[in-house]
Amino acid sequence: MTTFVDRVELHVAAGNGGHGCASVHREKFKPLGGPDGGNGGRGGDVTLVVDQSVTTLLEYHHSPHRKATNGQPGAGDNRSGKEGQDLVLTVPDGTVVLDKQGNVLADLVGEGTTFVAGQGGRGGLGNAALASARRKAPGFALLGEPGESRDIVLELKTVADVALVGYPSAGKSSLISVLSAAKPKIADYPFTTLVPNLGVVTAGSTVYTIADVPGLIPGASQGRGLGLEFLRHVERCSVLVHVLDTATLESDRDPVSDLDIIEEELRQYGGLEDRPRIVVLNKIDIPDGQDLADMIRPDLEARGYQVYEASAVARTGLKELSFALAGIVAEARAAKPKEEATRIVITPKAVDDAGFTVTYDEAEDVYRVRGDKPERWVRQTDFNNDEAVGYLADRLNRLGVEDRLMKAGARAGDGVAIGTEENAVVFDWEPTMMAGAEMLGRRGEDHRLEAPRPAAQRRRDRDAQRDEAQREYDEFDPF
Ligand SMILES: Nc1nc2c(ncn2[C@@H]2O[C@H](COP(=O)(O)OP(=O)(O)OP(=O)(O)O)[C@@H](O)[C@H]2O)c(=O)[nH]1
Ligand SMILES: [Mg+2]
Repeated sequence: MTTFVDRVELHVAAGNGGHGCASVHREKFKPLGGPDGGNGGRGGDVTLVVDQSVTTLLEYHHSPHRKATNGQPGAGDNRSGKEGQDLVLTVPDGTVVLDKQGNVLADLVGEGTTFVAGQGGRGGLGNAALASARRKAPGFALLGEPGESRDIVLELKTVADVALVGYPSAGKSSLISVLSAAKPKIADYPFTTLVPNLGVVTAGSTVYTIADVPGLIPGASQGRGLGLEFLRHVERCSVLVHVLDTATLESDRDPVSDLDIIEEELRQYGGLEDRPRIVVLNKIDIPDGQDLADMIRPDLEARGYQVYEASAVARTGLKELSFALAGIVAEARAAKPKEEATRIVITPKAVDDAGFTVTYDEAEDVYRVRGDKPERWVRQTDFNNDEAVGYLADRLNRLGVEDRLMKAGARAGDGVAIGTEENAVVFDWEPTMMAGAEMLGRRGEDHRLEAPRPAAQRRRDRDAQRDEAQREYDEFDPF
């Protein structure tokens, strides 16, 4: 079997962030020191990087589950947890990254082009980092966040300047073997080539790559032969070369109708219409081949093709052909926008750190809060620790979540969900409680037991509370 794989499903999991540590400094005879819990380490990323020495996705076919290492938890004595190690996966030039639905996430072309397929989770802050003038000895720390995990599909679209297409046994691989140093398999039976071959050609000062694809036959678009699947490898080329066999022994074939059939299959595949084409009449070392070539040349030229004659076996016509291709390639390169030559680093999404939305979710009868920060903060919260929960409430309030809930029409006792349907933390909203038992320092007082206040008074009180909270928070922001 062949060891070429050009499409794989890959499951990547970035490392989880380590948890922050809640610890109190202890010294002999000085039992009550300050908080000294260190931060958790960041989880490692999973990144894809183009390495031109890699030619297949085979490695991922064998082991499709890849995970970066987790960050270590923080420890007492202000020791931070170790960061997780990034996992770097090398992929061939021209690898396209898709999601399971087939949407293109990235197109990795050019040595070193990088794509972060999974982002490591942030480490949680330890209680030392959470301490502030007001919260001198936090009895809690933040949890590390889970690393991003997802399923992606990698699809290789060979990066070659020139693509050879034609019937099986037309001599495509033979031409690559004499134009370049590549040594593809050559044999006198059809479908010798099962995977694209790639060669590097030097013609004068131009260096370009040339690839063939498995032979095409009539009906390839309906799946006959090896089908059209491999044509994806010619999508990036700047010139298509029709390799026509002038010496075929099959009675119902001749180079011109071969050309028509291949063109029809290319049309079925689609997307290659704008690529310039040239014709190579191969195998002219055979006497009948040369005669046939002479006969059909005018017809092909009349159709507008540049026609070259060659023999891969006798090695004739190769120089003209390689220089002609170099010319077209050079022209195509000059016409291409410059940026394509530079290396791009792509990350999956712009992190929307600022905003959040509040909407009423009728199906679940909750006010749903969505946003990077609120959702992250929920993930960082240890819900078994009241102080940590109070801290979450403070953060949310400070971001303006309470305000927006109010504007959206939420009333005390309404359900509030933070996060997606599948992954939400839901609680009953109690505005003054939300503002934080901890923050307002009014533990033991339950506002719900107070005599009802007029609305204007309530609003004034709330504003005063918010201003107070704001003042306190201005002195502290861990991020
Ligand atoms: N006489 C002669 N034979 C050739 C020439 N080029 C290729 N051949 C022969 O034709 C046969 C097919 O050559 P390949 O290079 O394998 O053809 P291909 O187009 O790559 O075929 P597939 O991979 O099956 O699509 C081999 O037996 C070659 O030796 C040529 O210029 N002259
Ligand atoms: Mg071949």
